[in-house]
Amino acid sequence: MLKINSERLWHTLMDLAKIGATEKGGVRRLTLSDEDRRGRDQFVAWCRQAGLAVEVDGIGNIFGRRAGTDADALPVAVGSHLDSQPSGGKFDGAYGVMAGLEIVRALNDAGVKTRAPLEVVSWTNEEGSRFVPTLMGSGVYAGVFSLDKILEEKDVDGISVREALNQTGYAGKAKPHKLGAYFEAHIEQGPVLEQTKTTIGVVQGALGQRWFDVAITGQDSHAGPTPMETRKDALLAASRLVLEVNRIGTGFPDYARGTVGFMQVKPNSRNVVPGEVQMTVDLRNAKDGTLSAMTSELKKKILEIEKETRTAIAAREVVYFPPSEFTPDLVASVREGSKAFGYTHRDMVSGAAHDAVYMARIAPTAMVFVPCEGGISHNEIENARAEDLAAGCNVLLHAVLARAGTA
Ligand code: HGY
Ligand code: MN
Ligand code: MN
Repeated sequence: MLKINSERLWHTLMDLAKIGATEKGGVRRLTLSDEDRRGRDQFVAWCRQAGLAVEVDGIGNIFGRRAGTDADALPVAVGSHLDSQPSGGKFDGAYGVMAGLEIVRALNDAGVKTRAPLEVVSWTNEEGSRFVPTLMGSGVYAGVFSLDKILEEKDVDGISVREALNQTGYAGKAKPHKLGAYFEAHIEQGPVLEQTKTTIGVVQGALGQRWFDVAITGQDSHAGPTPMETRKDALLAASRLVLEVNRIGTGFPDYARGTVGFMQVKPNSRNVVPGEVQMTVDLRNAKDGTLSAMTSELKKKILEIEKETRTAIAAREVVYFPPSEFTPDLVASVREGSKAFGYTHRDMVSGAAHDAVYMARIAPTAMVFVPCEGGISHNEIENARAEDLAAGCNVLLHAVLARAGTA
């Protein structure tokens, strides 16, 4: 059976990881930052070296196209994202894009022509860390977000997506084009595969998510003379909300998750009772009804905390998507590929969102997971084994060929 070149995949990933490399061995390629631009430039150069025709669309999504024998057939795409968390890892997103590139390189080496064209894709702003919403580029491509509206979104420094995109030179002109199928390889970013000594995760779908930007307004006051019972302490309110989000994440069924990952305190001075806090809430669940129940609980607790702390709490929903399911016959081809190569495999649900979530709304879609060390991700120490990354890429190759057909 045709296989990919494991060494080349590993070295390509390590070369890419040099762009935006951090001290502790991770990467920092925030969306549309200069590091992201350099990562994009490197990917485009590798695409061209592999003979791909490169197109960029209006939100900066990059498409590297390999012609098939049937020019009218809809392309089969393989992709993920090159942007990272502020202190992210070498493999989150990068693995899926480089796996697509490696599949093209392996087909070039073997002189194999596919019937349908292939496309290797890098989506803009999957992470949603610098700009919300998350899954921004794939969301615009899938028609979930309007490009004009998204271009006006701003980061915490007030820089818009439009400005940042223009600064990187990746505000493309390519018109949207249909894809016949979409595959994505990704590290699991959780502990299941490693703990069960399984090589391949056959991903059934992903948790639904609701993200909120929360603004808490109290009153700056002096830490000494201000009596405890009259304070309007925004940080006290925020602290109670953090505890409630954790209680909601642990108290609900169906893979419930509750996280506060971002907080800004003003004026952030040791002897001033804080009058203002900006924070985020990230709720997830495998069932949409349970996700709604978690959200109602959150809103109820916000009202209670406002009263108890004499503050005003405004929660604005910035991301919502229901739990998603991937396409059964493509998921089956991932399972078959695992069997064909003799890899251990198991069905699973993704706790993280991926661009495949929005792609599944407009094209047959499937994902392949591989283990990561200790299940750790969104962390500079993120690590994966070359043989597992190669196994996932071999399964992807098999599933892509099954879908695209060979000439
Ligand atoms: O947060 C997520 O689910 C993804 O890693 N952006
Ligand atoms: Mn990712
Ligand atoms: Mn991520």
